[in-house]
Amino acid sequence: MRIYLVNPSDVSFGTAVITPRWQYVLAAATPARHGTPLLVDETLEPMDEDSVQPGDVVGIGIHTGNALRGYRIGKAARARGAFVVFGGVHATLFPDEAREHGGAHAVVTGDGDLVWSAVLDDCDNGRPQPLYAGGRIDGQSFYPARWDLLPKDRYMWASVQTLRGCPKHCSFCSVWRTDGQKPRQRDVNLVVREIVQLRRQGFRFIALADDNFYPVTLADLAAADRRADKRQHAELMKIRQERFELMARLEQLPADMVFYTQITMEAAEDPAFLAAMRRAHIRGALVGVESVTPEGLKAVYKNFNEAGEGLVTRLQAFRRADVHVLGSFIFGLPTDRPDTFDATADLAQRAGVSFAQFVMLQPLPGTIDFGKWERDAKDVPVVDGVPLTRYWLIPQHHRPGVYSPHPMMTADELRTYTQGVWDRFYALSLVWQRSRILKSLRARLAFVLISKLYRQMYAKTGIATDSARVQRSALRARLLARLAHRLFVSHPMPELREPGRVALMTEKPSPVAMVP
Ligand code: B12
Ligand code: SF4
Repeated sequence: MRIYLVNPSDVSFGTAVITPRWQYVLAAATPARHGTPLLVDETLEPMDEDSVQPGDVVGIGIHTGNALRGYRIGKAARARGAFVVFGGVHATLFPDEAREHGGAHAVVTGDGDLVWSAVLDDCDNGRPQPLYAGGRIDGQSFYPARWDLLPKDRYMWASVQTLRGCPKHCSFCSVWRTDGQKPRQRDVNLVVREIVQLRRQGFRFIALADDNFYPVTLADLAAADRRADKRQHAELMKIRQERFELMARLEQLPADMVFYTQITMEAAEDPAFLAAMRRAHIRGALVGVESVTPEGLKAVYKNFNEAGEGLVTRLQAFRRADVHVLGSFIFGLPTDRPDTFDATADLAQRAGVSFAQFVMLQPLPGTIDFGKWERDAKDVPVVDGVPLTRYWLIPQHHRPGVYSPHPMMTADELRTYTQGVWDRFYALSLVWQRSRILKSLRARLAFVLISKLYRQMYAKTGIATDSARVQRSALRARLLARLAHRLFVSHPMPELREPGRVALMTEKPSPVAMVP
């Protein structure tokens, strides 16, 4: 019985930006008696389905965007006599769909770490169960990834998760519903051990694949401190302290390490946290800006963000702390107007964000937006026999990309304006201007190359609707990726030792006292 772990993708680039962490985690959760799984990442190369033999186990991890490709692989693997198992966020939300469309024998919902070995044992005995509820395991139970299985020179960034869950409740996001609102932090020692292993192997670029790296804000602490019962305050302080402990350990790693994470912009008001991030080599963060207008923020339940000039100030605080921001903006909110596009592009440039992504509003299953959209949809259009409320089952090149009629703009206008903002933000002159933050010519050229690659991979393959265009863009991205990849390769450091524990300043209940 061979075990495949497949990360489906319609487009393969030969080189990929970030490792699909779930494959390396499930590989670690695979007991030695079942052998070492074969990891197939289709963002690198398409899967050779003919290699699957009767009795093999084919585990497929899906999110909404790649579910349809995953289902095709599942059906093909089942037809060849394999046991097919689905997992991942989309399978967690729609376990029956994976059985109906993907040929699943079994579906794992939630975290796979602890149930995976039971799934394999059952397949080995020829009796997989239809459903395994993985649940939300606590942070201490997460498996460290098996980085010894990493193929050489294929990924630019490795990914290490330090916590799961997010206390916010943004209307377009499913994380707080699937992963929960309680942050589940991993043991700092295990996180550091993984990172050291990666650096020993020659990886110095690591994405901290957390939902929200800043789960406790100063405002949360102040609110908890106002309560008579101090238990919540103590709990939040503990989480915060663990964040500082992690950062203090990362600080001791070699100076050439570069970490990148995802964070809410409230961190801008926490200079101690930002300074600790910078010292910990966290050089970049994706910040969900979403909208530049107060109405837009209200529409997505993200009032904790700032709009207008307040937004510029907050984003510049990251820049001053030397943490590069990848600003994430959403277009297509009902409050957007034709002039919102230019205003957003201007603001992104003025706020000093280094990179930006402009995504079109998409109702993702499991979100408040999706629930509302599905509930309110009348006369739902049907494309290729699929109702629009199950859009992920429509072949990629027929998917509309815009899901609700906009009060002011047509779908084509939204797409064209969005593409226009990508083009403007990534125009060579502006990219070169932004690269001024870097000192050497080599670093500036690398910045230009990465900017162009990012746009090619995400804008051109994401917004284009006809498949020929997507394929052409993918080919260009493939060439750029090959060039860019060299920038990420570094010399292995087999002798690197794990940094030891660091004594932080003893805390007092006040958050200000946490400044290490
Ligand atoms: C890091 C990350 C990224 C990174 C790296 C992705 C990568 N290559 O790994 C980047 C920045 C590139 C990224 C991009 C995007 N992402 Co993202 N990303 C994440 C994040 C924060 C963590 C993923 C991760 O590494 N987790 C760690 C691993 C160990 O956990 P896991 O994947 O959940 O796997 C566990 C279980 O699900 C299960 N499992 C998973 N697969 C399988 C398979 C089997 C067989 C079994 C048994 C179990 C199993 O077991 C695993 C171990 O417990 C998640 C949030 C989240 N909480 O999942 C969002 C998330 C997955 N991303 C999301 C989205 C929307 C995107 C984008 C579309 C955003 C955009 N608009 O561009 C793109 C899509 C890129 C693409 N084409 O794939 C959504 C997906 C929602 C959905 N319903 O599909 C999520 C859930 C966040 C959200 N906002 O809701 N992302
Ligand atoms: S968008 Fe970010 S801040 Fe909002 S719930 Fe999702 S992970 Fe949390």
